[in-house]
Amino acid sequence: MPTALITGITGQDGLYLSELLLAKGYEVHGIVRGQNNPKRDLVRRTVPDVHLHTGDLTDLSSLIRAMATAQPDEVYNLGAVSFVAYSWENARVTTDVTGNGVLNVLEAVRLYCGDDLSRVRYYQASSSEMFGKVQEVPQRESTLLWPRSPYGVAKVFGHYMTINYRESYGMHASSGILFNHESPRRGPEFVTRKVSMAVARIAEGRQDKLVMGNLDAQRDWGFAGDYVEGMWRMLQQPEADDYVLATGETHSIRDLLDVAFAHVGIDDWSGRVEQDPRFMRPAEVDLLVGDASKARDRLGWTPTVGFEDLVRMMVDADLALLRAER
Ligand code: NDP
Ligand code: GDR
Repeated sequence: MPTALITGITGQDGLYLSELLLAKGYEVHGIVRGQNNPKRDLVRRTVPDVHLHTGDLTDLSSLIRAMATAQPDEVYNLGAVSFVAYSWENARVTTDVTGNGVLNVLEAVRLYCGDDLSRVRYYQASSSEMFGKVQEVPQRESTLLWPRSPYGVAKVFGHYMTINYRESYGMHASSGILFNHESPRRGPEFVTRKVSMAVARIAEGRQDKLVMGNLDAQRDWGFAGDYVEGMWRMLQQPEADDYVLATGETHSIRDLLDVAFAHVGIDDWSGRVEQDPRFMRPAEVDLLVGDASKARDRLGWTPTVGFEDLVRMMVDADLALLRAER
């Protein structure tokens, strides 16, 4: 039975990846930070068979201990300060966790492997935010990186450090450059979930207005369940490499609002949505759309959920949550 160790197991992708790996017969271990993290219970409820270890990406010795206890064949480094807007307010913490945390995990893997670097396969959660200022459309593995936020800069560091460990030590270290992927498990701070929760509340008569930032940004949104399958496939390849995962379609925040409101019977949302500079970013990533043809050709990976179905799935899930509360 193969064994996997996941950082960021309490997050959206950590939960989907745990379910996928358990279904494939893996023994799954995860790292949870903090002395009393309430999300520990969420993991226990959702994936009770996972083994949890206390650790933090900024604490190398905790990662070394987790490696020694879990003895993994595969390590998925999903942990990060992942909210782009927050990264301007806490640039140093973002750099320490999202950037230097990658170096810590790579070092923990290297120390665990000793002379045999083939003992462990490593996945790094890189991001389309690394593309930042538009250089090429669609963006692919070779597109110039021009990050536009402290988060994006930290991810570029992690991405190149992963490549560097592959090239320096021959480590099986792959970097997945994933475009936005969403689900009913998405954190409420991200735009898709913020919209799906608010639209559900408006439909139920519990909220009047929704306050938003930039409505013109365009994103390539897919379903998180599809993307964790792509992560796993990367680590099953004989050679480590970097892969874009994306749908190849882009939509604006306005399109997101159109589909979400229409799903609850509101065709004109103009009176329901306000804009506030508080939600605007110091520098924006205007247009993301990915070319995932390398992942399709080499991994046989294709997304299964389109934009409209994804948005409707999220609104339906938030309506169900509200009705269950009632
Ligand atoms: P989430 O924000 O849902 O999860 C982030 C995880 O990182 C949480 O489990 C969080 O723990 C953990 N974490 C934060 N700080 C630390 C720390 N100091 N030590 C250990 N763990 C920590 O992110 P997603 O699941 O959406 O994303 C997974 C990864 O993929 C992230 O690295 C993200 O940057 C990257 N990514 C995500 C994309 C997306 O669209 N979802 C696209 C491209 C990349 P806690 O619960 O305690 O806060
Ligand atoms: P992003 O996701 O920054 O792309 O990072 P987010 O959903 O936060 O923003 C997407 C776009 O929506 C615009 N926007 C708003 N965003 C939020 N959160 N709240 C608002 O009110 C709002 N109004 C408009 C933003 O300006 C932006 O253009 C996500 C994260 O998961 C990263 O960790 C990951 O690396 C990238 O996706 C790929």
